[in-house]
Amino acid sequence: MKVKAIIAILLACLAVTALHATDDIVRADYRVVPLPVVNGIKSADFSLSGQCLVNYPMGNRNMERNAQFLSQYIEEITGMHLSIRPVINTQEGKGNITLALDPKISNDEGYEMLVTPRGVTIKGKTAAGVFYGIQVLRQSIPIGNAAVVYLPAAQVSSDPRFSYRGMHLDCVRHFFPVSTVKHYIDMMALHGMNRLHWHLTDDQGWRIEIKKHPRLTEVGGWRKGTILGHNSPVNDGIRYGGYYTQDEIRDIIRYAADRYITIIPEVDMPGHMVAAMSAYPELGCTGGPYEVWCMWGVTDDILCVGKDQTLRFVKDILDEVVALFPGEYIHIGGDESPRVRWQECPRCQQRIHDLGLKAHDKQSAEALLQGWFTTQVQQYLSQHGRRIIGWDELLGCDVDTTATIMSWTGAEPGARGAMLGHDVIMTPNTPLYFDHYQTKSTWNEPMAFGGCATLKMVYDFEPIAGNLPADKRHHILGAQGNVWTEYITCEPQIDYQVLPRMAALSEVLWLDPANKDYSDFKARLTHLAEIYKFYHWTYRAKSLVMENEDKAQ
Ligand code: TNX
Repeated sequence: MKVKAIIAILLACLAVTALHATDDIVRADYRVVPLPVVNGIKSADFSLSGQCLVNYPMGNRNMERNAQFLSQYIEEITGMHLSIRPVINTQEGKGNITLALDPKISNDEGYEMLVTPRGVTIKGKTAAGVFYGIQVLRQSIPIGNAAVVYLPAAQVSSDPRFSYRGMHLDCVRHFFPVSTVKHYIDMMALHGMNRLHWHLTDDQGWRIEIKKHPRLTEVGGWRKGTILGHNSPVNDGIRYGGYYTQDEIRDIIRYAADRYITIIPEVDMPGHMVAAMSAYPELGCTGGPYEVWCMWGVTDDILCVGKDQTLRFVKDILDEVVALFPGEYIHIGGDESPRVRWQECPRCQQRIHDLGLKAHDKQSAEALLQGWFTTQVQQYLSQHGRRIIGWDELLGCDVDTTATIMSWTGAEPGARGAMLGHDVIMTPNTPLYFDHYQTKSTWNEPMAFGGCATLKMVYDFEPIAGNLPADKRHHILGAQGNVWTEYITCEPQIDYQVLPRMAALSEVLWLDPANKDYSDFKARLTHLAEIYKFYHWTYRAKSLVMENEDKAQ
């Protein structure tokens, strides 16, 4: 009798606990970042539980991977394990989540998610679109173990406003391991970004293995030390460097492609080349010797383009870059190239003479020489089916309009480039340099490059200048946040500079300006920050609560 009573009490306790668990209703909220269009449907919720399956079209490798991602995300967030299942007919999604392709969706990267009491369907014109729909579901589910998550019946959809949604990472000034680059890609994926501009070469290091010229990394990959503070005369004297092997690069490219991110490598030329010249001094006008630079900034030593061997060398490098990176674009830099060496170099002057380059009121002969050099590179890459991107200095060099311009010194060169017929990517240093401070009150911030780009400034950025004529607007492909790493030494510091500013940029790139609302964005950011925390990503929490950070406090 006693035993029976104890069992009864225990059972009652269990029942109460179970009841309590179901009482605690966990409900998804689709108002995520970037904000989709959410149309509620008057109907019961869909109950998402471990019994549900994730269906995907049989035989489609990308959609299978999408299904794996979704299952993994749900497991990370809720602890529920959903199996994935290939199906022949993606119409039959009853009781499950079904991923499907739908040619009727107009935008290549657009998605539609339909939630009814009977099931969830996430559709895209492409697998990339489906991936973005998956990110919405991922962000919408509350964090914490759950046996059931209720998904309100709704139609949720979005088309990105811009096709180029970029983030840049400088792996030269400081070198980051493969795992950090992959982590950066993970952060981009969560925010619906699709282009990684990977800065791989500069004065302070050469970070990409080139088999034909191994000294580039053996010698050029290492500097004697790193400056302490802002270009102070003090150097830590610690040998610093590293590089990515071609196998590692292939691995990273694949990792990014699985997340629908294309990597655009940058090999900066003819300036920012001292690391290469330290390994092969014959590439410079004076013949060196050169040392991998330990300062930040701009140096007068740039490639000698009077020598044919320089061009041959650059083409050798590009051969290997093109073989590695499958994307359409190769970034060839072109920024900050002082021409003082060229003015004094007999070979460069001879080239100017042979080409008949004549200075005029707007351009020096040396500027035209940079234009000639860039055009040689452009034509070479075009034979390989590639296009170049260059920094906005190229606008002063007579480069033809097949070159895409990255507008960094401000927004004005971008508008000017579009007027001339160039495609343009907007990355004006204010507010899209995420190596800049996030507040005017910098005393309590990790050291940054300088400047100020608050979360609100990023959110308010408009890539298309108001006065750009309608027939030129299509030239603005999108925008990009840049992370230069002179003062950024490790992964948490990258994250701090990027989060949550990347969230603001993602709304700039996805939303129609009419649908942007900063205070609404900030409210939604609270949940996004929970996700950052959940993944142990460092972020600037202050940006969630502070206002008017563009004024010194
Ligand atoms: C300018 S952006 C540079 C970089 C620096 C950056 C620091 C550009 C084309 N050149 O070399 O790292 O400023 O914010």
